[in-house]
Amino acid sequence: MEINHISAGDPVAARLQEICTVFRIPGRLVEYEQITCGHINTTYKVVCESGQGDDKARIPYIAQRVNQYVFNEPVQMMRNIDLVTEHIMSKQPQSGREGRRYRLHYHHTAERRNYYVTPDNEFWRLTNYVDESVGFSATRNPKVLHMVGKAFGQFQAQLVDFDASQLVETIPNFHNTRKRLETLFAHVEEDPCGRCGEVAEEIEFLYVQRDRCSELSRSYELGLLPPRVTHNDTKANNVLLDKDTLEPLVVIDLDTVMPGLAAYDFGDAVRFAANNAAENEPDLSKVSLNLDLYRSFAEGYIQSTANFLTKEEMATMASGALTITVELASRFLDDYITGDRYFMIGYPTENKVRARSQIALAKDMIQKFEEMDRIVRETALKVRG
Ligand code: GN1
Ligand code: MG
Repeated sequence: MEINHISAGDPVAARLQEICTVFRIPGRLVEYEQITCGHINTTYKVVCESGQGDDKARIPYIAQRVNQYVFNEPVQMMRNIDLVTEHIMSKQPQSGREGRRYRLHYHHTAERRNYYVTPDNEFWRLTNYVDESVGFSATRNPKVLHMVGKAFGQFQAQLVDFDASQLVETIPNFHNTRKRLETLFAHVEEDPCGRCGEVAEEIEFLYVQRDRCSELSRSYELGLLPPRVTHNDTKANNVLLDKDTLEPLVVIDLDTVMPGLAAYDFGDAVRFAANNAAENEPDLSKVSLNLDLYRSFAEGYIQSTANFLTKEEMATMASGALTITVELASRFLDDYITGDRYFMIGYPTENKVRARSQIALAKDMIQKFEEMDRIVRETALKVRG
């Protein structure tokens, strides 16, 4: 990532300095770099320098501009995050500098708000940067997968007694796969950008999968599976691990913490981290589910959740993986055919490429489905003894 040293007349630097000042960060901005792994918000690591001589300190932070097209209730979202982080902290009190490694601390403005709206209506927030940490977008290291599973499992365990009715559903039906597919097919009828012809095969595949992949949403609506407080965006790079021991430090990106199904958190994590290729890999021959990595994740996750997840929930994990992969394919495809307004793209057809890549992964999961299910059941039996 390119590090920018501050120069006069750089509008990004001026905006970031304004953000640091409003959040009462001591010193002045000396450096920033954009972090580009998210598809929604715009994120920067900023470094501020304060003090003189031996007292001179350079402290990093994360500043983020929230995408208000996606999150149209950002104040409610910040309130959700506050409630969830407080609940987690009440279970693992840690103070001082060391404590900051284990939590996201949102800085406050003079008005005691954990967000700032600029005069031109941008929505910003600022947190500590977790030192000596590492996050993985791609890895074949089974230990990393195990630790990521452990982290997301612990996250759910910490929230098992959190009163979900306090949370506002900031994106209604976020993981309602049935509705996502219905929306896609409605847009296919309209074909607003004339792009559907290019993706006829993909639309057909998703159409064939619609019943199978609507089952979890239906069971949830009927109350057949328990609602949990879920993270809803369990990509491996949303966990920070200790850079030496690889033990989990903190789960980040709490924007979509809402009530949901455990199987979606499990499924989204393996969709991303146990894929032999990147989420947007154009060469489909490289895309497949790596069952060894899947097993490592499942072991870490189930060890932290076995004492509260029900047998019925365990039986839905493999289905969660296939369902969320089909769901994300439908979301990428929907964005492509409606003109790329939701996900940030690096080139014009990226959403189409992402959708195809996720469909290739879903096809491979269908082949490996029995094995995926068996691994979860066996691991649960082993852990429960
Ligand atoms: C978006 O931008 P990021 O990485 O936090 C999306 C997720 C998708 C993910 C796919 C709010 O997450 O649902 O799974 O892209 N977040 C939102 O990479 O839509
Ligand atoms: Mg996210």
